[in-house]
Amino acid sequence: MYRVAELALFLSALAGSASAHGVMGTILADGKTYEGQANTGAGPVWSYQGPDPFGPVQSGGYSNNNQIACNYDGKVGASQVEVQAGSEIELTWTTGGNGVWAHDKGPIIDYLAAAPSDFTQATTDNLKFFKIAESGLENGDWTMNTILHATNKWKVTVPASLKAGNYVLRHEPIALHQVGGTGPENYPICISLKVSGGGSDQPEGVLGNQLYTLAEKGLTTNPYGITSYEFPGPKLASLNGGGTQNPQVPPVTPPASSVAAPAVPVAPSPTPTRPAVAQPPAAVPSQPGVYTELVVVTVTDYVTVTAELPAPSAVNRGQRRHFPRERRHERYFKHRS
Ligand SMILES: [Cu+2]
Repeated sequence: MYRVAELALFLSALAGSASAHGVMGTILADGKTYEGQANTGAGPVWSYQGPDPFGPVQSGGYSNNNQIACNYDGKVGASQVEVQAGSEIELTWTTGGNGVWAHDKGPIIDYLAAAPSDFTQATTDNLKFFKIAESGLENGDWTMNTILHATNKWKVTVPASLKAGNYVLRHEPIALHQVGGTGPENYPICISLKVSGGGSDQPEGVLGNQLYTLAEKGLTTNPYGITSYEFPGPKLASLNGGGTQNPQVPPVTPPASSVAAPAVPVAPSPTPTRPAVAQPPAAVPSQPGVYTELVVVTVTDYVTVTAELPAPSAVNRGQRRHFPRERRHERYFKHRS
């Protein structure tokens, strides 16, 4: 049993982890750095406000433009990133708490949508997104792990043949560690761009609410121990000089654990998984530690959950720290659905 004091302590610990996912910190384009302004909309990054301001959009939001297009209630920001067609844009996430992007398994996808000439008229109901880049498994590991999780950075190239004009870049890590539980977690961020130069390409694209369905393999595939991956969403747009299957490769070799045994799952899910999707039982080879978490269901109704997690190691330490955070997702999701 837990006393009220302990419950309060745990609640405050949860509150402290709210910034673990992070916000778009800075955007570097053509030598100029733009501030993300904490997603308030004061800069080029669109504002959004979810039930958890840093949490994911989950599959229940796929049919809702006001959620999946540019995150919850996404609204155009006050300024734009100025960039030449063909230039690379470097995105840096700012994360609280642990200091690193929380998740490490799943694709990262980048889209563009043509925007009205008057940016104040841009809304999630008139943006049609076409895919310009997607990255998943590279050399046996997820680039979400080897690049985003490792460096908090992501790079995407504006297609060289893109017609000059106003665009919205939709950058989206999709975490798959919970596909056997609460489902995929989409973290879309929209950023306004003024693109100069370029050519004549301007693909049509689709509204945000037509990007994904849960029927897609790429959103339900268990990310552990697989060697190939089918991306969700529309196909890469056909562009002359843009649209790359693999926009980047890891800057460092994958961790020894995944190099040594590529056929064996690298790490188990840090959270208890549902039986619906089989988690490889052999993923925890040695002395799993037993960790007990108090999970708050409502303020007057709380339970303990005991989960077997792997023994501490450099690889899974971050995941274990993140454990209470994942329970929060589940809690929100249950209450919303
Ligand atoms: Cu998370």
